Amino acid sequence: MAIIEFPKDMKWGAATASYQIEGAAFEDGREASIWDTFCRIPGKVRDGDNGDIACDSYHRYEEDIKIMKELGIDTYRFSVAWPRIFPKGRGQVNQAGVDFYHRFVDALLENGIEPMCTLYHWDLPQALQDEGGWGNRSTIDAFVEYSEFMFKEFSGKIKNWITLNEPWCVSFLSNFIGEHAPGFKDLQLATDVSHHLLVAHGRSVKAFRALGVDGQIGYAPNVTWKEPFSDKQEDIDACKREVAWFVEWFMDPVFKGSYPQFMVDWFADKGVKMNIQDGDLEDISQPIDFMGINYYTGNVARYKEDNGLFSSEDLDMNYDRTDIGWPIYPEGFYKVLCYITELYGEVPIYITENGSCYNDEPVDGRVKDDRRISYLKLHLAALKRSMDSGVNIKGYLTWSLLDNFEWAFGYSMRFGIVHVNYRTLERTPKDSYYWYKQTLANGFYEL
Ligand code: GCO
Repeated sequence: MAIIEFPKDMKWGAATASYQIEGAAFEDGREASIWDTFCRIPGKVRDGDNGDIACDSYHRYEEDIKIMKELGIDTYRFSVAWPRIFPKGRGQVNQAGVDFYHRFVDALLENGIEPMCTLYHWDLPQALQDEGGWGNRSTIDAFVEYSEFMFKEFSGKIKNWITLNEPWCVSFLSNFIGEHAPGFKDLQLATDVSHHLLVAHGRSVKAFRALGVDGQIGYAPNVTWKEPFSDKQEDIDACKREVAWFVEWFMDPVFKGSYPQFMVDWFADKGVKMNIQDGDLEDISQPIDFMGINYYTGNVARYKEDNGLFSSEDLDMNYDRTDIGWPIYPEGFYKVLCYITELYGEVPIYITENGSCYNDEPVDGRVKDDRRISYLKLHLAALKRSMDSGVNIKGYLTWSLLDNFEWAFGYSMRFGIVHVNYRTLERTPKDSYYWYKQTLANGFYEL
């Protein structure tokens, strides 16, 4: 048995995202986002689910905040639905949408919970997608307009800002693999989108500094880890490419002002051209105050010619898997955090998402999700190992406070520490909620 203990000043929280929990999709002036559109294309989202109602947090946020307060978290990460603020993506502000976030943020502050606000967690206004979305550079300007508005409007209230959530998903998963909105399968487009996102991030950080907003700003890339199956150079290289697709591709430009050349060459080999304009890399590499890291899973992989984009294959090493099928790989959490620190120095890091999918249902009012508790214990131990090895961790926010709309999986996959009955919208804290509460109160747990 080991006692895993965390520093007293560590921040603890939970995370959600607007489209996944809010519902009220067309209320108070909000117009369609690309997810509203995508959900309506047959076959894209399991069971034809959509975010029209979701957890109805738009109306039930007071109840949700009570649940947070009772949990004892000091930070709550949520995202703002861009189409509530600018229904057409730019131009005319929708005051009713702005008022909603004021009520919500005020309620968090009254309950002593620090808001951590993500500006973009995937609900791009459909009006912007109609002009090419993130593939069109004009969306960069629209994002800067939206973020400047938010900085001014919520200055003094929100002190923790995240520009983008998981730019890898927004670019490659959504425009090359095609699993997420808008659902394209075009590597050139996806690469352009990845670059435009980074420029949008950098320009938004610039605006934040120019306005002199009191607070800190960063972004939240998702990462994974691939452990080479053997010491063969080809296995090592294949894993390096897979990891770099998440890490170096989205972090070198921010921290070093350049793209990783070995990846640029690899993409060039696939016919991809880098569409970079003068000043872009300078904009992207604005100093940031912290980085958010989202980690769920990793794997063992090896070289396989002509297999996928990077000539690699994942191996089934018989690791336990969560209900969504992802291998449980806490070692990868430790390794990728150490790797990031080795590459970019002791950047302050918040774990902005980490959690697991288990579809346990209430029995007599209780949800016994022991497997989620075990997942959390293993990953928090890996996190502590990384801290002891010099990784500069400031906080940990679990994904997710509530079961919610899990994108292409609809409501079939549950990541919450609080169960949501999608028929009655009743919330039931799970055993993992009580375990997390106890751990936060103690500052340690027994592994
Ligand atoms: C993410 C997503 C979350 C998912 C979670 C589980 O940022 O990928 O932000 O929205 O629900 O990762 O897949």
